[in-house]
Amino acid sequence: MNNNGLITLEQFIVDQESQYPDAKGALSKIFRAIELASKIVNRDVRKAGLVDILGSQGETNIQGEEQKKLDVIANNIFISAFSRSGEVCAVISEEEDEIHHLPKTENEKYIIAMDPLDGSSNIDVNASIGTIFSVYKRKSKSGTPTLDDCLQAGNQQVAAGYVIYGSSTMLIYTTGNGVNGFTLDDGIQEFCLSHRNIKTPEDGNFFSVNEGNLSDFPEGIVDYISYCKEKDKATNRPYSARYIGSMIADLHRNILKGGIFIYPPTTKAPNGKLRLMYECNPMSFVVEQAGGKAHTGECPVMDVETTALHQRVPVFVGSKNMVDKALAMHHATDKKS
Ligand code: AHM
Ligand code: MG
Repeated sequence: MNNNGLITLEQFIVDQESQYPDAKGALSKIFRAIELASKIVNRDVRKAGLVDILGSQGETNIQGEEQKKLDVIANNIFISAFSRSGEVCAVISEEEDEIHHLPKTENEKYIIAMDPLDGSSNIDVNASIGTIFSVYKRKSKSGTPTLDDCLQAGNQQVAAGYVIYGSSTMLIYTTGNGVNGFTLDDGIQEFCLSHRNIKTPEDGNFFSVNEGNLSDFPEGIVDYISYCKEKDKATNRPYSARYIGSMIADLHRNILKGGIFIYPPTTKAPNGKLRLMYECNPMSFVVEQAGGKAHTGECPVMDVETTALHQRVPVFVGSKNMVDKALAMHHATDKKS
């Protein structure tokens, strides 16, 4: 704690690591890299309207999505921070087709999966966007990490979290021992502990789903959305709809206030839209560590076998009772058909 009673992220991580005598400080170095990179991205996001970094890069990523200039800038900032950390041998990024091998790979034991700037359709309209990250230990001991080193299930994550560039900038993370949130104090440019041991309510009042796709949703999801809108005092319905098209912003609200976020399978996209390694797994780790639930409709998100870097999965994530109800209604119609 510093003299003003603030606990900085750096201090918090050092304190946590000191509880584990075998910890060698590797995670501290990785978090220092994430912290630095997110401060730089935050600076760029804050002045984006003033300099020529809004708009499209003029290229598409491997998923055929338009890359924004800030997507590419954020990707480069994070890669260079990880490369200097001395702990990371490879990065899987939404913005890169293949594994990004970092120059030195002899002793570096960690692999990062990240979406450097999620919700990029919101960049040009000044709505909340974020960075999502997931940390894995490589399986092999040394040498250039292979695809097999990278394709690990979410339940192997060592740490995960996100940074939200919203009305304030926050970094939220877990190492499997609860979830803590830090708000960037602009004056001193430090992330300071603001949300200790975050617990998500078991029930909530918000549902977040892109209803524009309703005609492509499975019957059970359509039923669940109708259920969310029905009047029923006893269960606090109707729930409020909240969907901005930025998973981090929608889930961050639901984690703190209670709610469900759904990106279901659709007739056009049977595996949904969101990517397992750098969107669904890290957000699921955070939500489950906060007491919530994350499921694909077939199994817990973090138990999905990872078979490709840019694999997609449907996702039902948020307050436990809401996710259970949505899954029950989804499965009820599965059985009918
Ligand atoms: P992105 O990584 O290209 O920004 O796409 C992911 C985003 C999520 O943040 C959000 O939940 C989803 O796409 C919104 O998709 P849609 O516009 O189909 O509702
Ligand atoms: Mg994304």
